[in-house]
Amino acid sequence: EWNDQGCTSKYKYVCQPPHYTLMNDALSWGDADAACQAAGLQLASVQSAAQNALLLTAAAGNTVWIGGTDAASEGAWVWSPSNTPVSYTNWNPGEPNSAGNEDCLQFNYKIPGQWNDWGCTGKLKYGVPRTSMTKWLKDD
Ligand code: MMA
Ligand code: CA
Repeated sequence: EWNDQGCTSKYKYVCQPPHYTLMNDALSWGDADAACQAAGLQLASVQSAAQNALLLTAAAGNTVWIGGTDAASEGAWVWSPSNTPVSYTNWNPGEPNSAGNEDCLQFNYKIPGQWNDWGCTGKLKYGVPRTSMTKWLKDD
């Protein structure tokens, strides 16, 4: 239950996600995006270097899909499913190059924590923001 408390009292505190969780099945970006949403989650988004560092830890050495895509408009990267613009970036040098046709955001490419645009049909594990759902907390 709740209480109204004087704001200068010192307590431990809880920050909201993103605190990322690795999903251990390898899927295409579209299937990963759909799997997240079916579970009431979303593919990970990254808003800062601090969050990128958290995701690096969660990815545990895997190359993973996260929620960025420019499939709707080449070069205009947005986060799924919110369609908010990607502002913080950590592209590997020379990326995104859309080699062939690459519209999806691959994390941990060449250098730990760096990003690449990759073909969306490639199958990768994927990251989501950790929530309070106990099903995602069993690795604690
Ligand atoms: C190269 C480079 C990347 C591209 C991949 C596709 C190995 O890296 O061009 O930008 O995404 O090829 O596999
Ligand atoms: Ca690329």
